[in-house]
Amino acid sequence: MTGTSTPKPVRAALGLGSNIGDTRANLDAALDGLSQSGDVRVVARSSDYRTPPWGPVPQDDYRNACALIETSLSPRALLDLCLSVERALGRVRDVRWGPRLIDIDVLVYGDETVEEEGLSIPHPRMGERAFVLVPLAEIWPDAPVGDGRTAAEALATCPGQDEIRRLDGA
Ligand code: PH2
Ligand code: MG
Ligand code: MG
Repeated sequence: MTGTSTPKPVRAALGLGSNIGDTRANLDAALDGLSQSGDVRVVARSSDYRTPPWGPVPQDDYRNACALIETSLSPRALLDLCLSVERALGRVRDVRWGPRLIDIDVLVYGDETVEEEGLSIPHPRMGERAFVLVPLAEIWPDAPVGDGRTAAEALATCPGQDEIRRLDGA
């Protein structure tokens, strides 16, 4: 054991988002890149959703989706892989909460809680974001969102769901 992997695959959830360029291609390429690493098995992918931008920065709507994966990578190694796939797709980090070609967030990692420099799992405030909860509840309704609730429970009281549109393969 190197310290970067665990023997038994863990079920984890990733949040995907894009609002620059060919957003559908960006999400597809992100999942391809993760699979091609050989360290991630994509078990399920939600529908894609068109979501209004959340946060202080005026910007285009997002395409958001979630993926259910199995991995033997540690949480930190999984984050590093996500960041390297983002970079490989050409993401440049500038404005916090600003527009992005691709964003891959580690939302949930088994039932673990992680609080480390640059890595918080479950992802902070995911239980309040409809753009996360709608796709996540579609593929993993029992996912723990960090405050004792599941994704489906959090979604039941989450505001802003009416502004989210499921995209039919478009
Ligand atoms: N990501 C952000 C900021 N705002 N808004 C939506 N709708 N979807 C996102 O993925 C998103 C956002 C920073 O990660
Ligand atoms: Mg994000
Ligand atoms: Mg991110």
